Amino acid sequence: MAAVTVQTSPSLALIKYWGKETQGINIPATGSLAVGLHDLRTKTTVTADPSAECDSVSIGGTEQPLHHFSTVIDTLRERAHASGRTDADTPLAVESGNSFPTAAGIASSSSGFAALTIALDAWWALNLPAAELSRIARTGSGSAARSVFGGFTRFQAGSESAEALYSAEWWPELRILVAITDTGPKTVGSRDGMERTRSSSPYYDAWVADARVLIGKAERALADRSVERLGPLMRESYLRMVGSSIAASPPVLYWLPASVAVIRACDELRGEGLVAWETMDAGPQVKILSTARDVEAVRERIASVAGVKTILVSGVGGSPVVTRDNGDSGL
Ligand code: 2P0
Repeated sequence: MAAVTVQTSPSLALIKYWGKETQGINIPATGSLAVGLHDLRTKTTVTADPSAECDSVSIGGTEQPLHHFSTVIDTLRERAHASGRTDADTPLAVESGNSFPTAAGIASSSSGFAALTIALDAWWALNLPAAELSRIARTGSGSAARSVFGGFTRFQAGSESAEALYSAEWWPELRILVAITDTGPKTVGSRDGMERTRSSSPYYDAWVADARVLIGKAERALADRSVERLGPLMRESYLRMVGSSIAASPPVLYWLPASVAVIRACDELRGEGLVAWETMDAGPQVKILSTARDVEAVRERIASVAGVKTILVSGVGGSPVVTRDNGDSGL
């Protein structure tokens, strides 16, 4: 094969993963419920690089430290050896790019590690089951366990892999707006932010205990496609995550003044009867759950908030797409 290209989407948590039961291998302490952002894409291409001394990984044209990816690459390479691939040791060039800001709290690690895992599985023709791909992607980044699927996913506390709950067709009228307030990389990575929260926030244990209750209620709201019930649960999840993390020492605080202004604007929009339930992750961007009916009115209002630089709008879905180029020009 000449190249494998995989497209994936970031996984937006409606109910949040924040904290690890097991450090190093990303076993989550809190269960998460998420949806794939169909219109935001990560595109990753794998080719052979036989003259290179080792693998290389670039994102947006910038060479990355290989050790960030070695857990996933080494695991899949071992599988390639075990399945008798004679090309398992040939160095690979991995080129990845995002249609949205990288490492800025828009879950680029979820779509990135999912794309890498699926691309290497395809490259070495391993055909691993989805749960196994999810397990391997998780070792790169916890949220990547969910991006392997797309649609609506669940990643239970203490679990090694995520699972698909519903396809995008389950609730196709949902829309997600991403209000970008800062395009720079985040000040504290999720990994460090979670660990700091776990080790120093007096509210961490309460967050973990409460998250168990929240996810059960949210699963039922999703099963009933009730945005009236899911919205408030989403809000409780992100604000309780933030509550525990800003109480860490030193605090883990991602919000900017514009983030707060968007949160207030969402409250006003809801007061006017529009669907606009916000959530936030490890960054200053605000993501807003809305519907096809209301998305344009919500977009217009949020665009007028001072400090909002761009708004991305996405449908739900984001299932991975694999393209194999066998080097045949087709002529
Ligand atoms: C989530 N986040 O559920 C939560 C909510 C951010 C806030 O998963 O350490 O990059 O690689 O497992 O997956 C972002 O953290 O963390 C994240 P690691 P990850 O989407």
